[in-house]
Amino acid sequence: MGDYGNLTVILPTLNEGANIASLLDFLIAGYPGIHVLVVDDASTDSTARTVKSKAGKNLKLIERRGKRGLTASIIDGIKAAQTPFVIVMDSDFQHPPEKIPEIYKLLRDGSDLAIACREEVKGWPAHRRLISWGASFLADARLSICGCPKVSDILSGYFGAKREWALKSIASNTKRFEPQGYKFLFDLLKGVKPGSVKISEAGYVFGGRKAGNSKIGPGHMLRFLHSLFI
Ligand SMILES: Nc1nc2c(ncn2[C@@H]2O[C@H](COP(=O)(O)OP(=O)(O)OP(=O)(O)O)[C@@H](O)[C@H]2O)c(=O)[nH]1
Ligand SMILES: [Mg+2]
Repeated sequence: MGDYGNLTVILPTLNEGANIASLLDFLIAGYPGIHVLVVDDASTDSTARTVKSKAGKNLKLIERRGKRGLTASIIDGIKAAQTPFVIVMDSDFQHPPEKIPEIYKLLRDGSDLAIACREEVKGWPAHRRLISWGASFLADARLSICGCPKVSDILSGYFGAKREWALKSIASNTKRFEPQGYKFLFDLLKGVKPGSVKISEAGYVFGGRKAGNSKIGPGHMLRFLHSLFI
């Protein structure tokens, strides 16, 4: 698959100065024609500066001001993208960019939503595995109670979508989103009926972050618990 001109990779960032340059170089060199949209939440490190120094026709930066939020940043990115397909991924290399061709192919072959599902998680301590297992269990239960689609990794932050489908699904369910939360995919699927969407999956190994610090904290867990009820 030689040309990535119909694809925008959306990269939400919060102080990813230690990762963003190498990720952008990888994407631009590896995937000809690809569009990259960095959605930065007023990082206080070099993130925005680095993106600006590389910005051009295919690399854009959205600088958000005011209230931070990963889910809100993803929504802003999907709205601002101008290609038929989008892929959302973290900016710390936990989501291997080598998977992009496979996800993109699933979208081009007709999927509305193509989810990269964690088959193995490397480097997490026992308590983080336990929290993740519990959160997945609750999210799966919530989707099953409301008759929504079931997927293998509902807490994945690595997925692609047909942009028009994603925009429609967001617009018809704005109240189900927790803007400061971390689980966009879960919020999205809470408003989707199984027969109305074609979902496909691709497995991957979730590694440790390459550099920099994790941004997730207890507040995000509380927001996730709240999101189970909206
Ligand atoms: N725009 C924006 N990006 C965010 C925000 N919080 C986190 N991010 C980015 O979202 C991605 C996921 O955040 P991480 O801190 O890596 O969360 P995580 O992967 O669950 O945690 P670790 O496994 O510890 O890395 C990274 O690219 C962050 O820079 C936010 O509030 N706004
Ligand atoms: Mg991470």
